[in-house]
Amino acid sequence: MTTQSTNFSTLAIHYGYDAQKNEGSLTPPIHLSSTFTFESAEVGGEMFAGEREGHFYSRISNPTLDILEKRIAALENTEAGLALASGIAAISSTMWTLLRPGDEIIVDKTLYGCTFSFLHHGLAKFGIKVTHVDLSSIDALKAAISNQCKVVYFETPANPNMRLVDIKAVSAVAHELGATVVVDNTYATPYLSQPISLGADLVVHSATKYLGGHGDLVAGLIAGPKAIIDEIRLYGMKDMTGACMAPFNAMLVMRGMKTLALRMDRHCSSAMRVAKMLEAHPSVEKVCYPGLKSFAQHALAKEQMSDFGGMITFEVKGGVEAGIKMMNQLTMIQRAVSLGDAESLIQHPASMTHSTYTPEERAEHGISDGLIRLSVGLEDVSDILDDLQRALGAVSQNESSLLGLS
Ligand code: 7XF
Repeated sequence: MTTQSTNFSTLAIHYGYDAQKNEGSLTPPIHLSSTFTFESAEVGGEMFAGEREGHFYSRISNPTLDILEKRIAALENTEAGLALASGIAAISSTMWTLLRPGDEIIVDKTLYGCTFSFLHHGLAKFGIKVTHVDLSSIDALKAAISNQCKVVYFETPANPNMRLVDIKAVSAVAHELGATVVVDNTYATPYLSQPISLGADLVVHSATKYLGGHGDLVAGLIAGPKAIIDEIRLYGMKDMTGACMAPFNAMLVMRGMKTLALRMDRHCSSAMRVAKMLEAHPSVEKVCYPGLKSFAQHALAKEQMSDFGGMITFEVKGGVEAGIKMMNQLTMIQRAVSLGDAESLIQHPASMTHSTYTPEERAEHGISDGLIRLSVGLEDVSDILDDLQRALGAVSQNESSLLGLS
């Protein structure tokens, strides 16, 4: 029997799966089948015509993915889910479905590099107007939006600079003009924030990150009302991108999601300690973490997130050069892109994840060259703190000796 509970961890572990209907197998079987047989030719025809439910080809649906899709819908407090090959597959399949030439999409100022790239080098090429608005200002949105706008899209917290967007307020304004609100909930995960409960229409995820949680897969998810999800499945995913998820990856994402709540609690508590240490460190210029009182949108973070997440950005005194030197001094924290893994990961957005922006675009979109992004992992927090303190100490010593101070 599948669970009747509405509690997060219970849903993440049990929802949508009945062992007794699967030979008693505790974990869901991986249906490694590209195609599914029809009991008669007529049944096959009915399935293709949409007159009968059932799986017939794994680019459209698969029983293993089905469980994951039900589970993400339950965790995001909505009707339906869709599993795809990557976060960018989730975003692009959604946009190919919701937008037509001549439409406008309003997006926040700061977005993950390849999302920015998909919008400007992808959608814009096909006659869709891409307009950036600082969505942290509701007045700016009100001034910019018209009924040409069909989609309002943002990340909160945003990759990489941690800017937040007020989901409730933005959704209310967008809905007055009939636009669909899509939120990239990768950073917060449904454990910390449920955008649909706050008024958004759809949520997209890079499940490569916290949902998978172990750095061993690339995957994407979408959650929202069944009518829109059905359309994205049968158009954006089936026809436009073909970017379906492999059944084995669905099993890995479900395995990750079983411990999401536990892992997020640890990511959050460790990140808070790391952010406080960095803020007090003499070699650090600036720290952006929603849990810090100094964070400009701390009040909004408390309102729409149940905790503040595992991502921090900061700048080292001495700018980009000092930041890079500090990264190279680290011994335990790994220099790598991606985030949300057990391992702490550090990267330099301007030269890595956000190098799809030109330097001018980065300046305009609030991504400074000196910014360093840290994904606080699940290691013992004292080891994370030690590694950072030692690396920062080495950089400041280096600077002082260059200035003849030691
Ligand atoms: O297609 P992917 O699974 O890599 O997900 C794309 C994506 C979508 N939304 C957000 C907020 C993301 O951060 C990502 C992927 N970001 C990685 C990063 O920032 O490190 C990608 C490494 S280049």
